[in-house]
Amino acid sequence: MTVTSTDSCRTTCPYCGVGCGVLAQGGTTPSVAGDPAHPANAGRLCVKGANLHETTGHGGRLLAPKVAGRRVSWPDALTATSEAIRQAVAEHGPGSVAFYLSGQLLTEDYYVANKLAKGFIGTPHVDTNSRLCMSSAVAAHKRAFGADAVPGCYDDLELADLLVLVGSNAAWNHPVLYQRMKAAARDGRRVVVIDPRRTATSELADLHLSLRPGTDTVLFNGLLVWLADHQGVDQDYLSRHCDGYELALAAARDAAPDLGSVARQCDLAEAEVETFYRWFLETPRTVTGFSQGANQSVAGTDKGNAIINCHLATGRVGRPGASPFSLTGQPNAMGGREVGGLANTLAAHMDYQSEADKALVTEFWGSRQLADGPGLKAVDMFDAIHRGEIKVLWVMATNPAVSLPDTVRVREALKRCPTVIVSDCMADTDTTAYADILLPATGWGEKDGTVTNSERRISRQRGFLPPAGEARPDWWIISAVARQLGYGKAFDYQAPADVFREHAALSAFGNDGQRVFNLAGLATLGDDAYDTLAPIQWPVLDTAAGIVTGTPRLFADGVFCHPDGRARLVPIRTVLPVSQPDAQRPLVVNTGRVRDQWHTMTRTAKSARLLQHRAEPFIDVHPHDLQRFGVADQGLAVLENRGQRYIGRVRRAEGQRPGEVFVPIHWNQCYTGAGLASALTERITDPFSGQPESKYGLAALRPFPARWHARLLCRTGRPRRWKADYWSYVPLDHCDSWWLASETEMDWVGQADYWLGGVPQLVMSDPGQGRYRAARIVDGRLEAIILVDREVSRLPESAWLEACFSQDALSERDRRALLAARDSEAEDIGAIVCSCFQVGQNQIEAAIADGASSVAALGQQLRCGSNCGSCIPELKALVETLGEAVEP
Ligand SMILES: Nc1nc2c(c(=O)[nH]1)N[C@H]1C(S)=C(S)[C@@H](COP(=O)(O)OP(=O)(O)OC[C@H]3O[C@@H](n4cnc5c(=O)[nH]c(N)nc54)[C@H](O)[C@@H]3O)O[C@H]1N2
Ligand SMILES: Nc1nc2c(c(=O)[nH]1)N[C@H]1C(S)=C(S)[C@@H](COP(=O)(O)OP(=O)(O)OC[C@H]3O[C@@H](n4cnc5c(=O)[nH]c(N)nc54)[C@H](O)[C@@H]3O)O[C@H]1N2
Ligand code: SF4
Ligand SMILES: [Mo]
Repeated sequence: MTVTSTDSCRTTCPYCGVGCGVLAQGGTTPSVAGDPAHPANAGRLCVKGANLHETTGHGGRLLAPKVAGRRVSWPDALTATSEAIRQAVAEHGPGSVAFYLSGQLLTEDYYVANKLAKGFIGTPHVDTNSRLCMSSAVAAHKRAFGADAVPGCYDDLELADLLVLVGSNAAWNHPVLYQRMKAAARDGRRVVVIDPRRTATSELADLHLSLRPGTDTVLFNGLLVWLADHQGVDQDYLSRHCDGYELALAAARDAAPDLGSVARQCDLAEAEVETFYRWFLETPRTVTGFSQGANQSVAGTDKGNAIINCHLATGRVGRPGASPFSLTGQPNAMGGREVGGLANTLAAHMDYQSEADKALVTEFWGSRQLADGPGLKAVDMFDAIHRGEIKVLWVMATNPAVSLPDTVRVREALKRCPTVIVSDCMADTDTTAYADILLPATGWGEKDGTVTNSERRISRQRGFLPPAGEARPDWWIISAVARQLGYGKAFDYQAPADVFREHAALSAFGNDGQRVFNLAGLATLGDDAYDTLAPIQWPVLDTAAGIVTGTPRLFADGVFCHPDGRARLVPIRTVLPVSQPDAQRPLVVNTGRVRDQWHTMTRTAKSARLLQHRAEPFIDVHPHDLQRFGVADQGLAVLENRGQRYIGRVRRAEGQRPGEVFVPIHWNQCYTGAGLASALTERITDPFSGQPESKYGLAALRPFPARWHARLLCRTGRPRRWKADYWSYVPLDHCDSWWLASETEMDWVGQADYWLGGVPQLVMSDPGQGRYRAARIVDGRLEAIILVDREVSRLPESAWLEACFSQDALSERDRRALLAARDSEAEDIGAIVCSCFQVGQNQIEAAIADGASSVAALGQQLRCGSNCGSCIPELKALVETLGEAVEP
């Protein structure tokens, strides 16, 4: 990883909304490093960013267009696509065509898709996976400020004397921003983390409020009441700049009259609630960051407004170190909102509700049939598909078969839809399995355009690799289809810069200052200037002197985007999760992310290194619930909801609240047999934003009655879905591997060929112990090995075996050691904790036993934690738990 700024390409990380600058180099061995000149990260990268070069290989890529499973030429694929659309419109009207887009498209791709759908095909049914992600924050911003605008910037997270994080595990999900928050620690700076479970982020917390899920509005209503009762409200600010305070306060008093009531409803101690309230009261420089624990809720919009109410009441909006701050998830969640990719918005922060906006967009696009009202939001869209109302669905850069709630029904809908078009970089995903037409898109490193991060900062993604196979950029694919449909004049783009200029011009078109999203200063950007565009925060206005500058903060002057310029406090009632636990489904299922995986794993799982941190689908269970449900740490267990099963490895987790489990959202049917988190969540949505309540499902928990457990390692290229009740795929550097288990006995001797792809040469069978081990060796090379045991704890680690696959000829000593599965002379380093330096838990435990008493000491000795820092919370936990035990 030695990239210097002189010989490399400046681009932007394609993962989270922090939007870090990356210096990348192509060639046969691509490499990446953090860009020291990028304001978001100043050279830092987290473990996902630092391993980007391991994900750019062509393995698993979709390399050519396909129609009905057959490889076709681009002209044929474009004709099939445009004919399907043309026919649906002719027979069923424009509303029979739907687009499901993504915050992982570049702004240019997104703009062209939105324009084609809403402006030319004339369908309003354009929604995006941002519906599952940011739509509650969007709705809250619009209610409070009159526009979807984040007032603050990253510097504010550092400047704040009180940092409140609501439903955010930034340590894992916005790691570089978290590192910045951490580095800004100083005397008197305080951090409050509000999350039902203890996370890596709560390591930074001076106070962690592990509230009952879904009760955030009660906590913030209670805060408003407390501020009002303790002279904490800025009456002057309210009277000059805001409406709605009295009503909001009255509603808050109803919902959260006093400390005792808040503590009871949120299941917190009165003293901790009071501490939080006192700190908020005393600290003018307060930033409240909120993320999916707030947004993904039936009360998601209300949670956002309950938070913003407290900031408006104290005048803490858009000031240095004082703002509400929505942490966006995807690299271009914000860009999608700018172009208007959500079903209830039109384009460039203009809305269907305004006839003037519709006229402006019609004129600017030169469209003849603009969709004339809001379309279906994601969950409703898939319901309409299920009912047969949508004849053509075009999915781009998202994997709805995994990420939408109630995945069984989503899959039924995809199956029923007459034409499903999927644009993706990868060949095999749970969604591409339903595609009638598959269009190969260029991926990160191959494509060019812009993305906007959480602080409204627009950065360039630049290509430094040739396209994989016949892949094409998304904007190119959409424009080509538009031309076939007869809209050539409006889609005559030659390069992303053409699209960007048009997008910027639309934002400025007829914009008399009411639309805060305005890129007037970039509307005439030349091709060269676009290529060298430095990261810049919108709005970007043209100044009289011709100097183009960005805008770090909004609303500092107290002037907002509602027509009267005033902000609104919104009265918030308590709305709790619709279903509460009962005898059939006694547990609350919380879902979210892990440090080293990105969403449905299509990219991050290509890096063996990134799968080491968590290699299997898992279930975090409080010790009390381990006992209550009879499940064992490291054993397999089943979560069940209405016939849907999630099977995962149990992890004992003190940080869970009893009665609540946590499962990761990443695993899907390409990686495991039954590990879909969203199979356990339901189609319940926020009434204002339409965002699904993805953080809250209900389920029963029971042990998985395994008769045997196995680990299978094969040279690559073997079938992936095994005849086992539980299988989980873990690609390794030199081979593929699976964890396996089943409820029924297996005739190993008779079935060996099936598992190993041929007759094994080495066999060890001990039916009495439930043990079987066999290896297949061809021409001295290890082809496959399986290790079976009744107890999972007796299965050996696979690191040494994996290395055997890298050898062309096994030595006699290694051959003899195969079925023992370990080199008798090697050290077993244990599960990897530090991905950067490949340091295992056994090594760390040994170092602690030898006296390493701090994270810094471990770093000096083993290097762990000294690069990206993502594993520091885990190192700290190990030092804390084990360190005491070895104290004299
Ligand atoms: N490593 C990694 N990073 C990512 C991503 C990824 O896939 N992997 N995805 C990116 C994307 S698109 C997004 S949207 C962000 C999401 O970033 P985050 O929002 O930080 O991620 P989550 O893990 O989904 O959820 C955050 C927390 O919400 C808590 N929570 C659950 N219910 C409640 C509740 O009722 N109240 C409160 N206060 N908290 C609750 C959960 O316990 C969880 O710890 O991450 C981005 N970054
Ligand atoms: N239960 C539960 N469900 C959730 C969540 C949760 O916390 N809990 N979180 C929700 C949130 S916040 C989000 S953002 C979603 C994410 O969920 P998805 O959007 O479904 O997940 P991804 O894996 O990011 O899917 C992106 C797809 O686009 C492809 N791709 C990548 N780059 C490109 C490109 O440039 N062009 C094209 N055409 N394709 C590309 C990838 O290969 C991949 O197949 O999940 C949501 N679902
Ligand atoms: S923090 Fe986010 S944007 Fe930065 S390197 Fe990590 S994943 Fe990429
Ligand atoms: Mo997201």
